[in-house]
Amino acid sequence: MSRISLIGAPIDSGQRNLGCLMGPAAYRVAGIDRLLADLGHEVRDLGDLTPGVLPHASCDNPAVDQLDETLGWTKVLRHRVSEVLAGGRMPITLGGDHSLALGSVAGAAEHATRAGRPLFLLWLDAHSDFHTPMTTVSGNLHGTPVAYIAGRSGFDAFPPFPAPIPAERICLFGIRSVDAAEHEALLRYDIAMNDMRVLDERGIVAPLREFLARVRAANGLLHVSLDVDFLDPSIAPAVGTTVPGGATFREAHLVCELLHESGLMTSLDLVELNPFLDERGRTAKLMVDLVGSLMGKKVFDRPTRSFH
Ligand code: B3U
Ligand code: MN
Ligand code: MN
Repeated sequence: MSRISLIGAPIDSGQRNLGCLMGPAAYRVAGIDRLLADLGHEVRDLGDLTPGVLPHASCDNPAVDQLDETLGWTKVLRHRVSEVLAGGRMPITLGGDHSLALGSVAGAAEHATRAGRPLFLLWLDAHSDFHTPMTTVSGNLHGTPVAYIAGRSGFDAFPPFPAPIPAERICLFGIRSVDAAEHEALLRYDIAMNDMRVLDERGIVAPLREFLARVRAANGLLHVSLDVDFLDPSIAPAVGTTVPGGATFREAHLVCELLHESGLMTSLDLVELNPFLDERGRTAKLMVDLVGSLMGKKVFDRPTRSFH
């Protein structure tokens, strides 16, 4: 059983569809703490963070939106996630838009360096989020965390990412929206690109197992970042940037069950939930259900070896 710390990150500064800041409250209303406790985990809710005093930064790309706010959040989240991991606990960051991963993954990387273990990243998302502040057209910084984490240049306003994650340790999964500048850059990086073309042909199990086998072989830490738009909009409407053709209910649960079975996940983000766009809480409830599968909820508790 795990010792879990819930970190509320009501962040809306990475995009312009206001409402993600209600995400942490929606997860609590949907019963995330009770669910985890019922599964036998020890849960501590650290409440919601605030970004503190904001810096005054500038960026050569005038399109970039709300840079100071995002920098403020990056700093507090990096510190908190790193601290929770150092205390031997699993941080689950309740977002908030995906810009929060600029901080949460930096915190995980800081901890991995301290622990002398390699950090791996599983990015469950419709988008590759591989823009830099210099290439983004929308100016929305939620489209940039993977580039920051991979150590791309163009993040001068940000603190240097602690020990950037080499491309071979990053797995993008569920991708179906890549901008031209991201595409051009991704061709230069050896990142596992499990777009929908790959997942339709191979299914979700083989590519995920391959990645998890690499994490296990390296005795790595694994950060999982789950964007609501990984899911098909027909089952998860509460997100600002819906993209058709996402993971089905069953695929999403299977991904989560395989992750749990692996025992490898050490930190988690839940991002982009916009409760203002939800239908009677169904997306929040689905996300909490998926956390259940990630943390050990099973339909039938058979010995896992019968699958192999
Ligand atoms: N790549 C686009 C769209 C986008 C990225 N992440 C989300 N949307 N959620 C951009 O604005 O950078
Ligand atoms: Mn995203
Ligand atoms: Mn996305």
